[in-house]
Amino acid sequence: MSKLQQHIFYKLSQNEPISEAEAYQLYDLDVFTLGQMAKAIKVKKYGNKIFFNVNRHLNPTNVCKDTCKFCGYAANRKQKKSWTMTAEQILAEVDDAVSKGALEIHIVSAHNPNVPLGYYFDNIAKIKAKYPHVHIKSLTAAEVDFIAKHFKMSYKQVLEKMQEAGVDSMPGGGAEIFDEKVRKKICHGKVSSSEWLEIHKLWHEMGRQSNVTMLFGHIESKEHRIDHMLRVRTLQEQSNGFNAFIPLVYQRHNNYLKVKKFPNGEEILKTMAIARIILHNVPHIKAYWATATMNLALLACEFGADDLDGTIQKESIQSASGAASSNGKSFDEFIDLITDAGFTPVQRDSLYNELEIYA
Ligand code: V47
Repeated sequence: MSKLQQHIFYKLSQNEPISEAEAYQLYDLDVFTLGQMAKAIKVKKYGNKIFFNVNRHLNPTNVCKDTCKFCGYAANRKQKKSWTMTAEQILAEVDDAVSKGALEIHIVSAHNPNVPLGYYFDNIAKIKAKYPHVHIKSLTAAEVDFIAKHFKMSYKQVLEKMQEAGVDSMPGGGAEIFDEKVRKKICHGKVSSSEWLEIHKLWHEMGRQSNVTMLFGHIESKEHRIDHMLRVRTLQEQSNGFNAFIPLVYQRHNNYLKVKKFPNGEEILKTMAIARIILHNVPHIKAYWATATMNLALLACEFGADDLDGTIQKESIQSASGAASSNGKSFDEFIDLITDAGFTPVQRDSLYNELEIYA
């Protein structure tokens, strides 16, 4: 065992954070060593449990003023593929989701300059009034930034409006890769990394929780991923409001990013394991099956991940770029897949309270 491995093993056994210098060396270790370390952390926290929820992803509009190069979902309003759902259509989707057992509605739109401010909040308030028991996870920090700038509001004012409308937690979208040079190439003009982190910090200071994503496998380097995770760890030390870290595997279709080399399964598993090792202070690592594929997401549970997101029911963002997630997975299939992979499925709520253990 190398000195680095010994040192990291020791620190992990003492629940100590590894140093930044150590973090930057992790990709040099082989996938099995990383997996062994990450799995030990996961097992210590959650044993054989793998978490999921019953949720619906709802995407009310794809009209977007921004042109992120990795995105196959966004459209301008003149394009045939653009849509903006009415309040009635949104509520009908939620009725359908709830009738199929959804306990969480994960709402992400786009940065649509053609709808009034109320569009972003009134629909949420209507859903909450009709289904108070359903958790609303909505408005990425990128959307908060867009709304604040477009309607000349402060971040705090937007976040307070979210709270009033009935948003329960914030999703982790829009983080992409925090390095500004990469950001300039892939999503120029969108929320900056410091703004993204500031918005989540303010939300956490309001006593609320959120998630954080990392879009990887495009033009970023391994160092950019480590830098991204370290920035998450630093904010979490201050605000302690992140529930889950979600490494999103880049989907390549219908977009404008020219990528020469995609990560193979080994590199995806290494990234999941490294996230578990670096982010000692973030409770959950989510292997989001929509972008990792279900098989690899289940394998990632042997490499430190403990959560698969949920049944999804419907999804339009990643599926626009090739992910097989537009119709989700059935509840029974979910239980079977987790069980057949040798784990104990645990249905959770959106804040990771356990609802049912399928032992
Ligand atoms: O921020 C866009 C990503 C995100 C592509 O908080 C792409 O629990 C892969 O953030 N390939 C939105 N990803 C979705 C999101 C999310 C998903 C699941 C759970 C949670 C959570 C959050 O989708 C965007 C962007 O990074 N995205 N295009 C693409 N081609």
